[in-house]
Amino acid sequence: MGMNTYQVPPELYAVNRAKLVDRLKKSQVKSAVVYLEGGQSATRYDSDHEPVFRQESYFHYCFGVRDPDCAGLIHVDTGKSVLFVPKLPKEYATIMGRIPPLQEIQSRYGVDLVLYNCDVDREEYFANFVESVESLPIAIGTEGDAERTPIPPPSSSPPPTPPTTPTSTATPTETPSPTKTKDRLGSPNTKTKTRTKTTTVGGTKKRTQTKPKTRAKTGQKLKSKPKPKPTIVVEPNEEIEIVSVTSGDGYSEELKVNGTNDTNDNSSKDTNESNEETNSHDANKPTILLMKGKNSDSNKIYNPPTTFPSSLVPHVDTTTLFPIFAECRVVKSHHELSLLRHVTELTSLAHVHTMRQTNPNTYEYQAEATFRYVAYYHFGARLAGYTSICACGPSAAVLHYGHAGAPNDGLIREGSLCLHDMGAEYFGYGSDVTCTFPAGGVFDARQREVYEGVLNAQRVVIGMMKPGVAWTDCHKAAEGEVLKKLIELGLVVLTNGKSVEDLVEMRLGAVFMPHGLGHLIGVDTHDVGGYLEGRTPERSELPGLKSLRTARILEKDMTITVEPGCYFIKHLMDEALRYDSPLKEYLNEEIMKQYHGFGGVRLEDVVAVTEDGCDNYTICPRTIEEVEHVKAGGKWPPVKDAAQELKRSRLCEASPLTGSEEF
Ligand SMILES: [Mn+2]
Repeated sequence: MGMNTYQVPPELYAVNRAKLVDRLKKSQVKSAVVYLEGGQSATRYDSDHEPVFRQESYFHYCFGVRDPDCAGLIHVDTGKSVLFVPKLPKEYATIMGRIPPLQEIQSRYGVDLVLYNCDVDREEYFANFVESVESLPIAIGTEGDAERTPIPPPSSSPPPTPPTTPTSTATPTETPSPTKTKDRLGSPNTKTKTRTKTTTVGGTKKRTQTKPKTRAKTGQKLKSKPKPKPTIVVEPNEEIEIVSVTSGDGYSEELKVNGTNDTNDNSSKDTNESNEETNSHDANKPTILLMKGKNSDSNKIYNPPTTFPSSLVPHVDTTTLFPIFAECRVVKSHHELSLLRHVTELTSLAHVHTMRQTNPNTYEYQAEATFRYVAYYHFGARLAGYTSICACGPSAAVLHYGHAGAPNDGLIREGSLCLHDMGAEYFGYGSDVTCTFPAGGVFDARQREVYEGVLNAQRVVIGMMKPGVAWTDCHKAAEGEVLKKLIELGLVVLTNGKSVEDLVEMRLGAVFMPHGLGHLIGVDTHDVGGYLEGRTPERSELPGLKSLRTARILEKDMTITVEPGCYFIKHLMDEALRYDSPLKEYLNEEIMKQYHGFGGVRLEDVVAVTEDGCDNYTICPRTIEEVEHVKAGGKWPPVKDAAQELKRSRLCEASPLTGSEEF
């Protein structure tokens, strides 16, 4: 992009695709294609305001495509990839700028072929895949004229049979398609006109599409133009429902077309009958792998395309891809590590600048604005990985402060602590860093103690992280350090012969640190793969531990945040002090009361697991001396690392990020 920005090589995505293909092959997946749809363009409610588009994360991981309404395909056997993009009419150049030719898109993203969505009849395209992998129309894409259809039907494959019935009273009438419809790849496409015919079949209307003039794509020209072939288009009021069925390999699923107008809808019945006739499952034919699965952070389901042609049901598999793909994203490639380091370093420097600018009698949102400004103005990071948390005083005990209802609008007061949890996103990869510091620049005695307890947790965890270590054990170690400090301060009492470890097992630490120690990070801030059924340790049901976004065993090249905290959250403290609470006798109610309104402390670093330890990508001031030094206007990054146990390996290195600018 511009100054201080980082060139992301297209190989990053090629390597990601190759890794996915490799993992699929290792899972004995053969003769299959991965089909993914990218994020769709959206507007603000019913208006025409288009928020800045951010690509869907799995699609981004494979293709790195900036624009919405694309789809992609990866052939498992060959590793070749195809990108399907919307075809924008020439007039769009006026509002969207120059429309790049296919060749340019192909070279930008390093895929093997680029095709226009609207030129590809997906049903036919995939049917051809299924018929003959060898004759797949995968080749280097070239720019063509508007009339060109890039996919010639292989001469060996028979044209699909139009699903007509003897009662058909086919009376084709040409009508332009609705302006806003789904194109033939199932992506919303408001920018391409297609011609459709409406045919009355068995009393209900069916739309069939007529293929435009066809020319050979892969080198040789077709000798004669193929006849137009009608294919099924799912009506907008039809729903395709995916119903799990157990088949021989336990993976196949079934797509059903359900007419929503009428339970006796003939069109859907016809479609299903047609499928039975023409598409019985054949284990020797390639499989189309679609994503379907639950995100363990949001509990939301990633659903496969709802408009997928029902005739291809026997070849669709929606159970294999998701867990393998999610697993793929857990351990990072060297390209990804490099990018994550970059975005974390720029995030750190934006934090440092913000920390300096955040003083008593300013507003919390000014800190958010400063961070966003530095990350974007100096480093080209247009988006943030998540909503900024810029809390001051008691608000720091609200874990996700900064949301629309509490929009960082508090006045920063002298003597209070500020908790800044903010992360930039760069080329789809995010960072997530938290700093806590005194607004006035100097910690008071109580703040110093609590801060030191959290920093000790940070030190201990970073000291123990290496491949083979359980993340749950890291979480417990962090709790132990925080509890030790709370014992020193008198809030927690060791009695009945209990040890700190005993209190940890009783889950006392969750009263003061109710969130998990940290989470995987990558394309998503809470990156996928934390819990994968049957593949990773299960989520605990115990307080604190149940909030862990993963309970995995650390592996080399995982990137994970380390974010211990200590908060004084009134309702959690009150609950622990209830007469029937087993934790009550280990707490000093009088001293706890003195911490009402204190807020909290959180320190969060982005850390990569290495072969024999870890590498902390975050280069923020962490020790009390460092924080006070920065607040007093001292130089940062420092010349000498005063806290090597934090493993900030590049803290003192001259970096292009810090070389020319003073933050
Ligand atoms: Mn985090």
